Amino acid sequence: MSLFPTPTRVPLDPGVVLLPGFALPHAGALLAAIDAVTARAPLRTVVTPGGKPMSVSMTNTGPLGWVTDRRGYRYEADDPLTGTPWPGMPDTLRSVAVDAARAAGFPGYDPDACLVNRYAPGARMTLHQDRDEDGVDAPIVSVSLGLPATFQLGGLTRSGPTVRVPLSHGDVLVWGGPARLRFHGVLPVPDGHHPDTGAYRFNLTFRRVRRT
Ligand code: MD3
Ligand code: FE
Repeated sequence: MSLFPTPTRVPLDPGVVLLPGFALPHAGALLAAIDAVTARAPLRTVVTPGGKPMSVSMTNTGPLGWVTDRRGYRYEADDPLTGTPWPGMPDTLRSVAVDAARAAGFPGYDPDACLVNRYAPGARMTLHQDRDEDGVDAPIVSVSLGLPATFQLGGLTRSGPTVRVPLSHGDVLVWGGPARLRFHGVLPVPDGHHPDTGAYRFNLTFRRVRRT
């Protein structure tokens, strides 16, 4: 048993790497950091450009935050709720994302946005692409905390087969290169209780929005 074990890397598909339990040692610190962020930029229900409320509550931390309203999807430096900049990205959050990217083969990751998604049981995210970023050369790092969920991974078009990937507390997924524009979603989160998060699943999605 090595004192500094190499994290388990599961290559799921070209550009998709699952790091099971990678964030587990940091889960408490990550949840405390989420509490600090949401105290300043509260989790809120947002509407799609079509006017439908999303079932996932969200907020952001970092220089840029993902925003959706009747005018569209975009990144903004200020929280529309408070009119002030999104809270700075806590070092604990940034470090886990940078370390996970490195472990997945993407050294030098420098995320400028972290979307905080909160799923209550029943909340879901329908199949979509992440294409509001200019920095599509950089990977996306996704950290799952709390209640388990099933992730759906599709291809480069909306139609066509999807594979299901179970995600649990502490799992990290890194998406880069050929996987960056794949369709993906989250199936409705089942009822449950998690000792650290109660009746919620949290997902942290780190992105590079502006070109480096
Ligand atoms: C695969 N969130 O906020 S993160 C999102 O669990 C989003 O909250 C999901 O999709 C969640 O946009 C999944 C994982 C993720 C993010 C971006 C991807 C997977 C991706 C881009 C391409 C392929
Ligand atoms: Fe997405």
